[in-house]
Amino acid sequence: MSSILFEIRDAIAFITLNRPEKLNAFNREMALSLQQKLDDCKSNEVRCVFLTGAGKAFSAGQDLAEVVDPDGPGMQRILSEHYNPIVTRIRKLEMPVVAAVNGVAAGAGANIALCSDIVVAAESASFIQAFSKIGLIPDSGGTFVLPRLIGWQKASALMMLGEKVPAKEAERIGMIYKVFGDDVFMENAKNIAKFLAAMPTKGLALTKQALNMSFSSGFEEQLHDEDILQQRAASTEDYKEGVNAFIEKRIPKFRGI
Ligand code: LHQ
Repeated sequence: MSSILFEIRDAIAFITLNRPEKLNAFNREMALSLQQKLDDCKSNEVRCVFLTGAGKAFSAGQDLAEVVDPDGPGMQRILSEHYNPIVTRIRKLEMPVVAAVNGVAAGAGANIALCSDIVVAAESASFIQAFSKIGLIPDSGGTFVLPRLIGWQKASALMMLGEKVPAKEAERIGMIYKVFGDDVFMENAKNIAKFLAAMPTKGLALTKQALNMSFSSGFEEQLHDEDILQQRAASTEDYKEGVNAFIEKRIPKFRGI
């Protein structure tokens, strides 16, 4: 059985972390396969990525059995070859990535979800910065993303205490976008992806790029970059379609070009 399930349907790439008996903990094979699948999304066919976990967990982070395995990849390679390329791909993909957190998301599993563009969770899901409990620092972009989402103090406490944050609390503090009841979670999460896949994909990709840039820009530099990116958005077919549809009082048909 493949550790990553991948299916393209209705312009959405459904990626499922699939080691349910290990709570979808990442080993090298799964990490490399996820990178490959994220690369496979770079086709005109795909306009949104939907990332979730099989079974009861989203992901328990690094497979700790692999880190003590003498034949394993070794500590030096895990970030540079596994997690950093995954989160970099998610941030650079020119389309929205929806993380549908179906259960516990711990360690790198949590931070891979949190670097996605829209994070939704089932009510029974939770987020744990589990790293401190085994003497590590938060990785996979966590030290960058989490303080920007919830503020430095709260991030610092969660990273040091390693507390489990229930989905509702994660929503309340702005760590994630929305929580849905377990029974309606998957349907609602998929509806968000469906909605996004019918939107002006290039405009969304440029929005994502502007947000990425905002992390390292000053205000004036950001205004300058917005200007450049807006020119690009305005040169898309979908922009023309959006304006024409508004004026003609009809529903726009965006093609992602
Ligand atoms: C696991 C794991 C797991 C293997 C559950 N590995 N088997 C970067 C740099 C280099 C090295 C290290 O890592 C990193 C990045 C990281 O991600 S560090 C953080 C690694 N993750 C953790 O420390 C989380 C460890 N897991 C847990 O704390 C709990 O399992 C959570 C809170 C996720 C879930 O708790 P429960 O729902 O109570 O489930 P459980 O603990 O009973 O686990 C179920 C099974 O899954 C169990 O196996 P078993 O054979 O006994 O049924 C666990 O051993 C296995 N499992 N996480 N990360």
